[in-house]
Amino acid sequence: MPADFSLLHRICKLVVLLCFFHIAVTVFFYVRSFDIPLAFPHKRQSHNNTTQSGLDTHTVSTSRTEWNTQNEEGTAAPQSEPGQKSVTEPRKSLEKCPETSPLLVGPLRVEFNNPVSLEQIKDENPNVQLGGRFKPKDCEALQKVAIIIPFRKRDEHLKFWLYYLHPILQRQQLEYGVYVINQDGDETFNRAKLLNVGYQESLKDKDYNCFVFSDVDLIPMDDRNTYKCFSQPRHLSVSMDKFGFRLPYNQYFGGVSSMSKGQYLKINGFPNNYWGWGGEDDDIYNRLASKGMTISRPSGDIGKCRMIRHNRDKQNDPNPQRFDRIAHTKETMNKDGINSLSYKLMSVEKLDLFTKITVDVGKP
Ligand code: UDH
Ligand code: NGS
Repeated sequence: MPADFSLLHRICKLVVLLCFFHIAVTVFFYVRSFDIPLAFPHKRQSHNNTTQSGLDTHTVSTSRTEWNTQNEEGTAAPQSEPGQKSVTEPRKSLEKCPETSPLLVGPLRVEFNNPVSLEQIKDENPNVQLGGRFKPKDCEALQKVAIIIPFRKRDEHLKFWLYYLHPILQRQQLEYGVYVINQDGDETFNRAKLLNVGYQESLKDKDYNCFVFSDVDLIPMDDRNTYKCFSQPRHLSVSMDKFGFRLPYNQYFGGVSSMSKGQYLKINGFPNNYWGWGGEDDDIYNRLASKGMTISRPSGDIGKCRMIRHNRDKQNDPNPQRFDRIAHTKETMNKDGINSLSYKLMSVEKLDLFTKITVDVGKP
């Protein structure tokens, strides 16, 4: 009797068909995983809107724009070619820094016995970028602060200032830039005009919203004295060693102060016509008072600071006109200030620890 192979034959055919089906399904999914554009146009379209992490490309391109902006501003940013992996990786969005920095340590030892070198300061502050710029890595600073220092021939003082202030400002979690406004030539010194120049020139660098005006020879003795702006103009050097750690008088606004852009513009900036020593800080106080502003200050304890002792500078003798000028602030302030500022920009040098801006401010 011939063997009946028909059942076996059918089973074999079924197995072969199943195998083909299995292979076809495998090939289908394998090919799909390559994301071939022409074969799967719908998939490509959806890839344009959605990254593999599920974030839409709007987010990705925004973060790229942010990096570009930072590049323009001179801070370090990764360079990536179009299509490189970093483009599709979303940038970690930073949370705002806390109102009070957790990095503060409180009272500090400040002394000027041993000179410091720029190399040493640079080594000790590796996160400070060219031009004396810094921004915290782990959080977004609450304020962007331009620190403006009126300057001429005080290099030793400047080194101490940079040595003490860079670490303090970083602990205060500020985004900041240091601008040293160097008066060119040997004409009579003009502190307030240099501060106006600093305001104007720093804004060419970045959209600062707070301005700290600091003499080069004043060092805070407590890092809780934050170099930022407040709802009223701030006087920061409230308790100086040379005044026995007290205010010399209630209206005193000299040394170190801060103002938001709005506060500064409300008083038309600072006077340009105080040549030589004295009075310009009193004029600034009068401007603030005449606009109904009050002075905000830290406590005497937190506001302690040391001044580097020095002799009177050449070409900065007491200005005999100062008493007359401060008696007329109200009448002069609207026409003398940031709206009438004129100077000749000689050079802008982006150095490792600060930006040095040399200007010819003219003469009396
Ligand atoms: N400044 C300079 N160079 C100068 C003059 C002033 O850099 O030639 C700057 C510097 O930032 C200084 C600030 O302007 O801290 C204010 O200068 P100032 O002379 O009005 O005030 P300071 O407190 O000296 O430095 C006051 C006179 C000190 C006389 C001391 C006598 N023992
Ligand atoms: C006042 C000056 C201010 C000066 C302050 C402290 O008398 O400009 O002393 O000076 N006002 C006038 O002269 C009208 S200090 O001891 O720091 O040199 O800031």
